[in-house]
Amino acid sequence: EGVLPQEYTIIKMELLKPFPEKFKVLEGKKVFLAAATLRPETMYGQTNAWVLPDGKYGAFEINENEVFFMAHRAALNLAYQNHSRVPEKPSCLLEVTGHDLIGLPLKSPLAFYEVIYALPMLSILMDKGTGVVTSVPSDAPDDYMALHDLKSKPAFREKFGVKDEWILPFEIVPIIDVPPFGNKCAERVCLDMKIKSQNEKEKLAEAKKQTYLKGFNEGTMIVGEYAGKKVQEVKPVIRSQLLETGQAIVYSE
Ligand code: A2H
Repeated sequence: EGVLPQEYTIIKMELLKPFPEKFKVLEGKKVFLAAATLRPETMYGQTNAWVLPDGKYGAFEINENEVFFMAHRAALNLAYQNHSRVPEKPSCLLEVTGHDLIGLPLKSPLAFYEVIYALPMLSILMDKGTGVVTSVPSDAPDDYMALHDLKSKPAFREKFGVKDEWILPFEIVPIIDVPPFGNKCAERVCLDMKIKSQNEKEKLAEAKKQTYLKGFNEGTMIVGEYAGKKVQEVKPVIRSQLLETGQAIVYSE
């Protein structure tokens, strides 16, 4: 944890009906996987959500009719930030693990793909953000490598019960041009650095540093309402739109 508070955008990835049998208690509610991101302008390129298979998650009442799946710690923080049905107290309707979330179909703000799925990622920290991450493999090296692992290793898919159709149809969506890396900067940097899997933590940290800085300082949007504009300029605008339309909320920790 840093010294300064980190301000995230929580993206509301809506769980599509019908809900699984064990989510019966959530019937009639609007249910979301709550994904914490620092890059709201990349939401066009979402291909899936990430959860930690053995992570503990809860379904928390945010208000009268909305429920977020997230880590308990995040729910407590959110309760103190005015996002709990019960003031300053998390209200958990159901406890699950990441395994119960894998394969859930989602509709996520701005995403080109109409429906995307929740998939396993092994490097998720349960004490950062919400424990749910939205995956943008064009621009996030962690996301690129985790998706690559699932796509290229059938045994890995099988281990977590991941169906081919949750993953194979999802091509990387180019959304931002980042010189000198091009429009799939995460893939470019992972290939150049010869990163083999999502477990290469140190190399991935370096890849993240490079793409994050360049993406923000020199990136240009190539899709969406703000195509042709600089990331720096449109990031706050896209964020405000997501917040104003109720598709996202602010979260700090
Ligand atoms: B970012 P920081 Cl396109 N465990 O969102 C692991 N990673 C997590 C997490 C958790 N519990 N919660 C959030 N994150 C990821 C988009 C993105 C992100 C892009 C490019 C870079 C990037 C799409 N994934 O982050 O340690 C989330 O991924 C690189 C810094 O608080 C979140 O933003 O700085 C970022 O890490 C927050 O990391």
